[in-house]
Amino acid sequence: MFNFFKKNKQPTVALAPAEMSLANIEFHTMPEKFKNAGGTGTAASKKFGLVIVVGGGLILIAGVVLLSWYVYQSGGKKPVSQIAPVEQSETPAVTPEAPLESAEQTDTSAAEDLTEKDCGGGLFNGSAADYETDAFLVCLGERINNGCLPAAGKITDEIFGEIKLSVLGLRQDKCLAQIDYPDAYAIASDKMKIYANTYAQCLYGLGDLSSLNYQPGQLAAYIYEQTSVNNIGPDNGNCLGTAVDRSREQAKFAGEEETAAQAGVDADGDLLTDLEETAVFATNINKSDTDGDGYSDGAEVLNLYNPAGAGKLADSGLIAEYLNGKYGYVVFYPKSFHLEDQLGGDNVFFFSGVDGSIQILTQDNPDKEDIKSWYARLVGTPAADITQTVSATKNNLEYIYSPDGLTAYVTLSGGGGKIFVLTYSPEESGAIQFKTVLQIMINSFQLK
Ligand SMILES: [Ca+2]
Ligand SMILES: [Ca+2]
Repeated sequence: MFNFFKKNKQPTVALAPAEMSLANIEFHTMPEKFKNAGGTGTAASKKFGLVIVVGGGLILIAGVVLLSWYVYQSGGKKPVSQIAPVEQSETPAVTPEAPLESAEQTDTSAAEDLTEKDCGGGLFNGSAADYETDAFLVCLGERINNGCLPAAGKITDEIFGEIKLSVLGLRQDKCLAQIDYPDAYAIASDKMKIYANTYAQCLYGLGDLSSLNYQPGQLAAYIYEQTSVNNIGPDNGNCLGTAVDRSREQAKFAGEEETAAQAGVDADGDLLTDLEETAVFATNINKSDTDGDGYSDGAEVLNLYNPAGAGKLADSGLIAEYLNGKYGYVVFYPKSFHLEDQLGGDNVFFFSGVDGSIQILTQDNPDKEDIKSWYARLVGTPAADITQTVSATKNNLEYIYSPDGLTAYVTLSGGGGKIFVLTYSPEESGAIQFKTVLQIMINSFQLK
């Protein structure tokens, strides 16, 4: 691993762990009273309002530009790291024309144009190139500085091979970064193979990042180092994801941590946690067969029937369907979850808003191995030693779960060209609440 920031592992600006949890993120929708605002009032009053809004906006923008210019000119910010000071002849890290205050507006449009070309799909070789001037890292840092604009590229790590580093965009005022680790065969260290095909997500306060005042290349390297497996041990409150879960598992085996995540409360024993019943399915937490048709709530949803009335789950109004155009799959997800697809279908999130998220990553399976062989190679174990069972769905797919039951690897029966990795990442401190939702997503998964 790189030790680029070893002397400076802790950000100078303290990041409050509680605020950095993905589960604390709320998703806002437009209040009803605003949705129809355009339908009332006269044309004159609308014009008048428009003038005020546009005029106010221009004054605000001018103020922000002046302020940014002043801050830049005065050199008020100081680098806080051990990194060599910024030379004045170079491009400033934050351009005055793109103040951070505009980040919320740019976030939406950035989602539309995000591809790997945003940072060239660059490949940075950590052992040879210069961290501070590498084009990919500079590009990534600039996009973070300009409001956490989504971007992605690859970094070559001597132990892990090609790691993908992505900036996924703003979540309210936090910048969400993700590292994806490669397949097991590409990871040099046996000890580190446990991180194969996993990811870690970390949230950074945009204000905190900008106050670090690194050069863009330095900033991206800082994010990388903070997000890497070096820094995502059990005590790191900034990061979530399966790489974190796996580091906790390792710590547990090493006797460093005693408590495993607890299953969420299921008061009526119908396979749906109380939270699944209240937040997703509108069923009774104390009645295992809410609609009294002789089938338990859990049995109904797992077979894609409506637990709260007659008919199919698809027609219940409780779930939505996501079509992935790039890989041609369709999957159900709870309507109460918030869908985000900012990497063109490669990496899709379904945020629960109450307890973590479910993510679907798509991986290559060029030799069309069956799921057990593929998984065995992934974890570096002979297929005969894999103890988890391979299950089939009604849609001609096979899947296998990770030992912790939070990640499922899905492909066509007999082996398709792609592997779909569905992972539920619970809230860091919370119980496991959405395993049945994860299973429903697997059961509904279909290739078109
Ligand atoms: Ca229940
Ligand atoms: Ca029922």
